[in-house]
Amino acid sequence: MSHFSLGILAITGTLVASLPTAYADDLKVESAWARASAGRNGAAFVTVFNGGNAPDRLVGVASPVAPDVMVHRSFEEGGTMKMEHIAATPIDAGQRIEMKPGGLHIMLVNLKQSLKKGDQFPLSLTFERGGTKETTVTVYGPGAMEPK
Ligand SMILES: [Cu+2]
Repeated sequence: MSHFSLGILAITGTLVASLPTAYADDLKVESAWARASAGRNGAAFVTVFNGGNAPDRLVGVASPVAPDVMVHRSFEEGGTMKMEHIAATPIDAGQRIEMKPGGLHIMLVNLKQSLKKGDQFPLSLTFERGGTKETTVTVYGPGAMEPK
């Protein structure tokens, strides 16, 4: 019942804006890291946990380190790795989404400066229901497969 009524609320922006702030706290960004950049573009990875009882969607990403920031998904097709832009990433209630190399990632396009190991930079994630979350990304080595 509660899931049903929340679904209706999501349809109209004014009602979403009046939802209690508790919803925003249900979303946790548990890890945010990036690879040191080799060229003009970089990749960052976050783990997001939806601890609430309603689904949400990641609909925007932004960072001062690059003018164009977007969610991408890597996939293999005909033996080549390709990437596609994902406009909205659904996160079910209770679901944890872990971005990682070879899968979902945040593409930092046309970096203003290269990302070096040990650097940190801000990243904001905007969720349809939960609003905008700010996090700090830590840069690891250029071939890092996980945050270390
Ligand atoms: Cu990409």
